Amino acid sequence: MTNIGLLGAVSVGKTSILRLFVKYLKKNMIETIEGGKACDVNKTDFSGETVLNPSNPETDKETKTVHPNRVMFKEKDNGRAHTVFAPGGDRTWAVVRMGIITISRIAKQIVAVFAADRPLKEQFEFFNDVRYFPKQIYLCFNKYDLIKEDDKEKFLKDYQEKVEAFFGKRKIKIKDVFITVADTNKEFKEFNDNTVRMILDIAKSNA
Ligand SMILES: Nc1nc2c(ncn2[C@@H]2O[C@H](COP(=O)(O)OP(=O)(O)OP(=O)(O)O)[C@@H](O)[C@H]2O)c(=O)[nH]1
Ligand SMILES: [Mg+2]
Repeated sequence: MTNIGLLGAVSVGKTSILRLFVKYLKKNMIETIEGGKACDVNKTDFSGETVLNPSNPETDKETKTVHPNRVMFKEKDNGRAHTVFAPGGDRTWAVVRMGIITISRIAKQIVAVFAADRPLKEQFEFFNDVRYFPKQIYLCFNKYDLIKEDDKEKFLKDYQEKVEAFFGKRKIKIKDVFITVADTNKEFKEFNDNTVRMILDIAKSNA
């Protein structure tokens, strides 16, 4: 049983990662990706999403996580069950903050999720506020599709160095790094697959 927690600033894509994962499981797509295998969804809880600005859905994102989202799944062949938690990122709301604190404590495997198209400063502020971390964590650079730089690889290398230095100061080591696109996007299918593989790999290797 692996408990995985996705932590990161507002709107980096934590809920989208979980939703894409559920989609791949329900449509049996997880079996077709490299390193994939059949898994069942046991339970999902997205009831902690709040609709924002319903009158203006075009310009604003539509929902925001208040209570942590949760997905329980099982590997079909060996029956091992895992849970993935994704609390909201808006730590200025006391109730959202409670979710962040709780998940940072109960999830042994933490994935620090970043939106790669956004500056690091505000995203670091989120993590500066989380007091408890395991000694080793995973990194996820999401929204790869939105990186504007021509040389995305060079940009990401630099981005990753800064993030590793940030966690290094807190004596936190990085176990692995995943580059993802959490919104379904045919052009970036490889990165959609990566999103799903990330969760499966972390679950399998810590079971
Ligand atoms: N282009 C692009 N958009 C993404 C990607 N991942 C998420 N999004 C979009 O980013 C917005 C925020 O996604 P959420 O999944 O709600 O983000 P979150 O981190 O769960 O947000 P909070 O829980 O409120 O902190 C939504 O409009 C998503 O559709 C991605 O990889 N690429
Ligand atoms: Mg969310």
